Amino acid sequence: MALKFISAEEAADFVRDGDQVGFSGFTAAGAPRVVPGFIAKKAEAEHAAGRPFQIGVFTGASTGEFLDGVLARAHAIKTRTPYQSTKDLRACINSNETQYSDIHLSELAQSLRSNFFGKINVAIIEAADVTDNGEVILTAGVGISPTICRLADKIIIELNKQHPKELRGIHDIYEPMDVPFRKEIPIYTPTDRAGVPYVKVDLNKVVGIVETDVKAGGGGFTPADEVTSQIGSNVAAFLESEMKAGRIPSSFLPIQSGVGNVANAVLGFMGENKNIPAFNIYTEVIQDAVIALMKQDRVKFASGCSLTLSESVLQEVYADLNYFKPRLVLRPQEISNNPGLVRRMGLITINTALEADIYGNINSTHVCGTKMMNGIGGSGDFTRNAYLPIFTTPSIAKGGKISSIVPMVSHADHSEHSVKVLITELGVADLRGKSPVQRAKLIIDNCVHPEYKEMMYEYMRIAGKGHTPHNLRACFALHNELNESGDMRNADFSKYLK
Ligand code: 0RQ
Repeated sequence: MALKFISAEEAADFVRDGDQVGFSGFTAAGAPRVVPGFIAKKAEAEHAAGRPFQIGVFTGASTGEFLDGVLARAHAIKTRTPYQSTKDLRACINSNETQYSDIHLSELAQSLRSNFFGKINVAIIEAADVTDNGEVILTAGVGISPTICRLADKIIIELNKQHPKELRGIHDIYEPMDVPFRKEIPIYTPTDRAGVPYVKVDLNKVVGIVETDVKAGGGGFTPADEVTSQIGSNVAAFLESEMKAGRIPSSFLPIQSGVGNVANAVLGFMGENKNIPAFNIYTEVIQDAVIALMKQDRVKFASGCSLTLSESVLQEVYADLNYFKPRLVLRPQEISNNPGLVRRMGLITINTALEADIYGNINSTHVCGTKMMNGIGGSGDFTRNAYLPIFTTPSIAKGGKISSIVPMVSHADHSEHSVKVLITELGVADLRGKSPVQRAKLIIDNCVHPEYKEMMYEYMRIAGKGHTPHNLRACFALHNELNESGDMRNADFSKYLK
């Protein structure tokens, strides 16, 4: 069947007010980079003419300025799921202009197939290649692409020249059967493959192909500083001691590592610790540190949902696909983040907390309990089902005005029941098998910043008795103080006890 090429502007015209649009990709990797800008222009023109224009945006995870950013600035996003990380969209969410549904990433494809979110009208997919029998080779991120291509009435393909056609073979596209016919997913180690290297689309639904030539990588990571380096070396030393104690097999276990600068630094340090054997990665975002470790044979294989790499590192991978392709696989997020597979393979998971409390509950998403930062992402998919779930966080934020460890989290994403180890730059709290009171002592002794330690011991003194002691009048004293004076160090529990 002949493929029809159209301009990005023509493609955007297929998107109507009220449509629910599924975009390819996972983080900025693999997301379409050009058509969203033209949808934003269309929204601005419609608004200027006094007409409404807003869409529902569904992607694998976050995207970037070229998608979430432009559409948010055009006030064109009515609903959004499942994850985001751009400043302007965050503002739309926190002002309630955009209705954001923050869900576990592994669930989205199934939720769409089950019609929990309503109809997907249009799918916009970035591709490295399309064959005339409808095999689409995706680019650096998979996300929910197989599902939205199947569910959408119309498909638009952005064919981005920056991604080599030779990417064919790096993807493993597998969609589980829906309930009640679901079977075991045949993946037992990170290197296993269960599906095919392409997304098969019905070409009758492809309304056009837009040729693009846009840089494909991201902005890169902040180099590790003293604090992130110390967190990284604490994680590595802890895992080394776990292996020596026989709680991690000597062949090691696959690692999942979260998103952001801290996660990137942690992996770098694990690679440097030569007492830890070369390991496999089973994760969602493959960041720069993984590629660096792969070149040194410290990472043997990485399975993920995206190559979330800086531009220069992505180009390095593309320039040497003969080396990297046999060492990488990119899967849909319902497989990369699949809770059953996480439990089966015995993953060691390392995610970053925004805030933790003295009992080990984790807030990954909400600043002071109300303002959305990014979203839960895949952290819940992995944490709840891991063999050894670890959370890391710098002990303070904003130069010490915020303690990342508080008496009670202001929003709970991961409960004390799921969190087994908490690590800051100051030390490790191994919470396994401990009661709440024992956990609080470990966390305060080992992880809380010196400027906040006495405050936390004082909280324990006023918390009284109970299995999980709390003073419900004073438990948010630090948050209240941050809202009032901008500095948690001024918190005074006695204010709440009168
Ligand atoms: O603010 O950007 O203004 O400097 O939060 O904090 O320390 O740079 O950490 O980049 O690793 O992000 C939890 C957000 C951490 C991320 C979170 C401020 C701090 C800074 C960022 P600035 P850092 P990171 C797989 C796993 C959820 C999803 C997930 C995240 C900014 O890891 O989104 O885990 N996780 N996915 O100053 C107020 C506090 C704060 C605070 C830090 N207690 N209160 N602000 N900050 N602590 C990936 C996917 O799902 C795709």
